[in-house]
Amino acid sequence: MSVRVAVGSWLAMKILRWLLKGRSSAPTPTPTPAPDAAPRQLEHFSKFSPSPLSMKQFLDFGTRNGCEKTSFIFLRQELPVRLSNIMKEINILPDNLLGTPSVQTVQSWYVQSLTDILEFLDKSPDNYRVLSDFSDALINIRNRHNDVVPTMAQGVIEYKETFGVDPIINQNVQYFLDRFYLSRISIRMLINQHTLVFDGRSNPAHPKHIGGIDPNCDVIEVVKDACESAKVLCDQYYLTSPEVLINQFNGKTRGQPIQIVYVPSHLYHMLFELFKNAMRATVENNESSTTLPPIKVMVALGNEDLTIKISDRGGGVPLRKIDRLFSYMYSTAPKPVVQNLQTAPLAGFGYGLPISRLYAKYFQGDLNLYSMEGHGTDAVIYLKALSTDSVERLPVFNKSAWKHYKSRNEADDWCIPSSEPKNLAKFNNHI
Ligand code: P4A
Repeated sequence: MSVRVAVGSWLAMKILRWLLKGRSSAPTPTPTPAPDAAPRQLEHFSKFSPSPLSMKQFLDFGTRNGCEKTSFIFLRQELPVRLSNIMKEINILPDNLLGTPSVQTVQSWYVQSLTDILEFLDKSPDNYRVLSDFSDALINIRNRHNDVVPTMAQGVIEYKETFGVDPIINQNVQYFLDRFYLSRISIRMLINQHTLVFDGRSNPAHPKHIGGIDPNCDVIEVVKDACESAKVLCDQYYLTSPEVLINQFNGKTRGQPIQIVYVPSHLYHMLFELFKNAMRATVENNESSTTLPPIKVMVALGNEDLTIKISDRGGGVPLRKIDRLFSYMYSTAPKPVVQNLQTAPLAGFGYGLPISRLYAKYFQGDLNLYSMEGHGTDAVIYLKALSTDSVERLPVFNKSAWKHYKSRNEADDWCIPSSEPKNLAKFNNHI
């Protein structure tokens, strides 16, 4: 069953469905979930497609139309849907990966969190205790899942130690982890919005923010913040850092500051990662010279896109190796090989680039590297300029997703290049 509805009417749909069903005829949410309730409910909720929200809908929740009861009713349906959809994908991972202790642990967190939310299916939103218990449950779930990224990384390491890496498994792990982490980003976004907007106990970080969203996010300000933090790290470990020159062009309203509706923490995360990489490459590629070539930033606003380009002269990366910078499998090293004190702190956790790209993709943007080996790298972040275009991009478990996991033994549809291209030289010996 697919319940993909027009984005504007999802809430009406949800409430309508809830009202029409009536709680007595609703599909059997038992008051105290039986031990097997989670598997049964998993089947039920995974049949729904997640409902992507737009920035505008996130803002409406937190302002004039905002109502904690509505949010509660939405989330106790939507969170199980998002959890169940990704749990179905965890369940069909190759046994060698699913069987690792780390992945087992993560899987158990998902089962527990699904069970926690199911407790609220038969609770009345009119009871304020229910609402505050729900908020507590969400915070508890968020904390339970804090270490999902390093734990999954550990699972990948455990797999690599036993089975090694091949291009097919790399491709499968990439497909799964991109969807899994994107799902996680979206679930944490929902939890953060609900708890920040409605939980009176948590102080808003910023009075003008709606939960984690800044309706007037000043892009240049976030660029400067991320740049300063990266500079501190760079100075600390290399005792020097390149100059950063920031340029902007507002192609929509000339001369005005560039602002978008966005989650500043997401933007900061991406920029911090890219600045660290650019600074590291710049310093390490120019160790002999006295002056470092500056890093140049360009921020441009158009009708559709807000684009940020970070250009460095750090020597670049050959095209063949660019995919590896985004690969979960290739960038998780089993215990740091040589803990080079000078480079380690700027190297990040290895997952910096792939996860930064997911943050960009989450609201329909992207993050790409354009490198010129021998010269330097341009890292480009694309974001949607309009809040109406910034809609969550969410994975859905369906037949098409299922096929991705099941077709993994099929042969590639491209020729395998000769493993020793140098042998070709013998054909040229007469020249
Ligand atoms: N050249 N260019 C980059 C790197 C090198 C680069 C690099 C050696 C590689 C790995 C790394 C950090 C930097 C760059 C900007 C980028 C990405 C890579 O955004 O100059 O750590 C994983």
